[in-house]
Amino acid sequence: MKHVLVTGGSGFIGTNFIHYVHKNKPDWHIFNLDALTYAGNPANHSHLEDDPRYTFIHGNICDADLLTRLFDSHGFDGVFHFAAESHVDRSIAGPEVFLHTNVTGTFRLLEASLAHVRKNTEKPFRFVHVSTDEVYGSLGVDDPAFTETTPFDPSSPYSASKAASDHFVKAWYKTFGLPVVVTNCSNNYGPFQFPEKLIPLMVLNILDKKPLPVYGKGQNIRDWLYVADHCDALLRAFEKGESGQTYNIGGGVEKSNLEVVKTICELVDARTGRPDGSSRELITFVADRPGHDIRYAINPDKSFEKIGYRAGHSFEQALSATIDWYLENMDWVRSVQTGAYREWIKSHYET
Ligand code: NAD
Ligand code: TDX
Repeated sequence: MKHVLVTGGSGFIGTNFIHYVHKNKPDWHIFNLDALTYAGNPANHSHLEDDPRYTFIHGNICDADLLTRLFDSHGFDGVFHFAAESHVDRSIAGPEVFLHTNVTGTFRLLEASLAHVRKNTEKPFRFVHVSTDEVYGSLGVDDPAFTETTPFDPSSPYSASKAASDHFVKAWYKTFGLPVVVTNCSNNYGPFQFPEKLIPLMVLNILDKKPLPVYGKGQNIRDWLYVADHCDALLRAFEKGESGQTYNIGGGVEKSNLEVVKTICELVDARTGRPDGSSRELITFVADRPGHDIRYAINPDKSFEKIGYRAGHSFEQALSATIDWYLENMDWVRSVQTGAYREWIKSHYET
C-alpha cells in the first residue's frame, strides 16, 4: 500500500482528486488533512467513512507538531498539497489568512516532508504542489500563452501568496534536494465547487432567479479546465514528472466571462424548460474586481511532451455535466450555503 497525504482534500479539487484516486489506485491509502474552513465539506467523502483506504484528519497545515506526528506514524510516500485559501475576491477583502495558509502552511509542510525524507533516505518520496496560472499575472489578448518559464508577476493577494509558496517549494528542491513537482493550472470547474466561484455562482443565481453579477464588461478571458482532466494531470505529474520541474496544466478552452455566463444561461434554460433566453435577462454588469487580470492562457506543450497530459473533455459537454451535477445535488448546495456563505454574498454583492 502507498500512503499518500492529500491536504485540503475536502475542498473542490481535493474532493474530486480523492474520488479519482480512490477509484483508479486500489493500492493507495489516502490520508486527507483538512482544517474544514468555510470551503471544506467532510460530507463530500461520507461514502468513504468506513473505507480502510481512506482516513480523514481534521487539522491545520500550519500545525508543525501535528504534521510531524502524521509523517512519523504513516510514513507517507507522497504529498498532494491542495490546501489553500483560494478565492481572489476574499483575498482582496481580507488578505492575512492567505499569507498564513498559503505561505506559512506550505512552508510547514515542506519542513515536515524534508524531515521525513532525511529520516527515510532509502524510500522514494514526492511532493506535488498544486498551484495556479495566476502567478504569471495578466496576458494581453494577443500575447502568447504562459509557459513554464514565464516570469512571475502576480496581481492579487491570493496570487502573490501562491507565487510565494511556489518559490518556497522550488527553494526546498534547489537547496535541500526535496523531490518536488509544481503544477500551475488554469480555472477549474466541475462538481463540488464552492458557489463563490464564477460557474457555480451563476448556475445557482439563475436557478434562484437572482442577478448574474458580471465584473466590468465581462471581457476578461480564462482558460477553463474540467476538474477530471486536472486530476489526471496531477497523477501524471506525480508518476512521470521530474523532480524540480514545473508543469502547466490547461483546459485548452479560452472564453470571455460573458461568453461563459451566456452559455450557462442557455444550458440552464434548456435543462429546466424555461423559455430560451429568459435567464440572459438576469445578466447585470457590476463594478470590476480591483487588479482584475485580463487574460490567462496555458501553453500545453511541456505537459504533453513530458507527462503525456492533454485535456480530454469538451467545454460544452463538461459544463453541461457540471450543471446537471448541481441540479441533482441541491441538498449539497444548500448545506454549504451556511451563515458564513450568506454573509460573504451579502458583503461582496449587496453593498
Ligand atoms: P477550495 O477553496 O475549494 O478548497 C480548499 C480546501 O483547503 C478546503 O477544504 C479547506 O478547508 C482547506 N484548507 C484551507 N485552509 C487550510 C489549512 N490551513 N489547513 C488545512 N486545510 C485547509 O480550493 P480548490 O479550488 O479546491 O483549490 C485547491 C488548490 O488548487 C489550491 O491550492 C488552489 O490555489 C489551487 N488552484 C485552484 C484552481 C481553481 O480553479 N479552483 C485553479 C488553480 C489552482
Ligand atoms: O461574481 C463574479 N463575477 C465575475 O465576473 C465572480 C465570482 C467572478 N467573476 C469573474 C472574475 C474572473 O475574471 O469571473 C472570472 C472567474 O472568477 P473566479 O471564479 O473568482 O476565478 P479566478 O479569479 O479566475 O480564480 C480561479 O482560478 C484560478 C480560482 O478561484 C483560483 O483559486 C485559481 O487559482
